Amino acid sequence: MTVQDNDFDAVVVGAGISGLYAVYKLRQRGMRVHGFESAEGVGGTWYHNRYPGARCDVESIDYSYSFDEELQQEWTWTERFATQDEILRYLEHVADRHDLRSAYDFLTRVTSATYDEETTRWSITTDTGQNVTARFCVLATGVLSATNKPDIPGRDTFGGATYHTGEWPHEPVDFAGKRVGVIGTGSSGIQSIPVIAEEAAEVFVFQRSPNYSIPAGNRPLTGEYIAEVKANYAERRRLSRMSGGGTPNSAYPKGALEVDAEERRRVYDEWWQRGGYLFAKAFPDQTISQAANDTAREYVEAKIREMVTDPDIADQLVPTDHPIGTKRIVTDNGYFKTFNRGNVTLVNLRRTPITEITEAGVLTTNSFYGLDMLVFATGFDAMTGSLSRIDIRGRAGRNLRDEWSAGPRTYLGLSVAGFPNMFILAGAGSPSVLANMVLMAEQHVDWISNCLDYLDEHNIETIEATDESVDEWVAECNEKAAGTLFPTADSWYMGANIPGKPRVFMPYIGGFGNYNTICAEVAAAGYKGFELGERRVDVDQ
Ligand code: N01
Repeated sequence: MTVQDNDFDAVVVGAGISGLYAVYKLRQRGMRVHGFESAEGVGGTWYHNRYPGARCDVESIDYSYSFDEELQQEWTWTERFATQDEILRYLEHVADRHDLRSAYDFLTRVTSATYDEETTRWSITTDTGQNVTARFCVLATGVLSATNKPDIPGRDTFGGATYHTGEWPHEPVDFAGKRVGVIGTGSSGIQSIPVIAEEAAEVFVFQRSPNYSIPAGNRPLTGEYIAEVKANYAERRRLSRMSGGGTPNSAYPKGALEVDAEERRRVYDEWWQRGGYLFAKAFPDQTISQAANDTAREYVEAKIREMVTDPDIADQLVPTDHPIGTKRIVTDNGYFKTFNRGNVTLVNLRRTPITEITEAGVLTTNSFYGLDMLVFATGFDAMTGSLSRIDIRGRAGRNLRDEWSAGPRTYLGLSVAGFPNMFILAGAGSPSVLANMVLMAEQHVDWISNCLDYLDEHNIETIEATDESVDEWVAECNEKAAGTLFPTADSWYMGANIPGKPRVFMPYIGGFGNYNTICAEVAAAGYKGFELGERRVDVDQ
């Protein structure tokens, strides 16, 4: 058979952190790889989320690839928590260094992926009219990529400039002298509000649910510190791969209820100083035991009240609807103190819901807020949204949307029964967002690469999860989540932010290190839980 120009060994959908590494690794195996990316450039999440104040909440020295030792030694992060701009420059640098852009068609959105049982190949079509085939389909479509713009009456009638934090324009947005409304107080809202408030004439924060947020404790990184990290990078990465969350951080060795009040206070003080979302893991029992969680909640509540001068505003900013840490704790720079500014108004949507967006602003049950600009910081159809926007069909026309109508069903997050030679990267059923996404992506891609070596060595054409292994893995994921407080929160982890979405805790919460061990064991046992289809022998006519 002659190799046709539009037939590849693998198609990779997405040019974010996981897609870029997939292209690199599969090419290293000598495969013909083609990539599609809907944006104009590489970067995924970091390409789109360029709203003011956007930063990562994982430390830059950990939130970076480990596969290229020279890169790891050469690249120097400037701050403890990198800005979106610095991360995007890093990913562009990686793409250039390994010539990864040449694999991609940019500004090209994949619309369908269909498996052909006769040819055992995937057929992939795009919104630009392309149609390619490939033996493997690798979906690196992102976890927080499909934006959620709530269906508020009159939403599209607003006459001023409208933005979504997850689709931020490339040109700078000038807030000077403007009345700006921000809907949403998740990570994106909480990061952007203090920056917008410094520039705008007035900011109206439309808050439905208050959120826990911990000051980042961001700082420039010194040469001495960086040299120390670089000298010990291999060990740092080894510890990260064994850890619960993909970074070398660990919890205090005792539970919150095993220590006295003084020791507990000392630990919380220390973790507060460390900054950011890791506060959720100060004590190992914090997101397991409600009583332990209450001690963390009380500590943070007191901190919020210290930072906000008006006690009534402070009352409204203190979360009461979920245990701390069961929604991702936000890592902020000056959020709560922003409410002490004269130009910032908190609009409590629990007391006075939005009834309508009009041409001139936002109407609640109590007041009208005239606005020049409206920012939707309303999050994403997380984990499954970017996949459900593609028409994906496996064996016998099995449709992924239907298969997942009651929630995502995977084996190890990587594979779906009925969808041979299709791999999903860092999505539902894997530790995903609960781990450092860069090491998570590397783990998935390395596992797939080893798997493909195995298939070649054993003359195997196809690999897919069995229905039984999917059932067991889904049960395992549910059981792990049920042992925690996470399912009690109306979070995007649970799909609760999207009307009508099934309420299922989507990531695997058993820990990154444990997950790595499970994946290694599955491989060592000859890909236990997968059905392996032997290569057909072509008979010459
Ligand atoms: O989205 P969110 P996000 N009317 O879903 C509100 C990662 N991330 O983009 O809670 C009024 O968390 C909604 O209210 P409620 C990080 O993992 C990381 O902020 O549903 N309000 C909520 O306040 C994060 O968790 C970084 O009541 C409405 C907000 O919109 C994830 O991305 C930075 C509404 C959405 O919050 C998502 O964060 C940014 C409505 N109809 C993001 N609908 C860092 O690394 C929704 N809301 C630091």
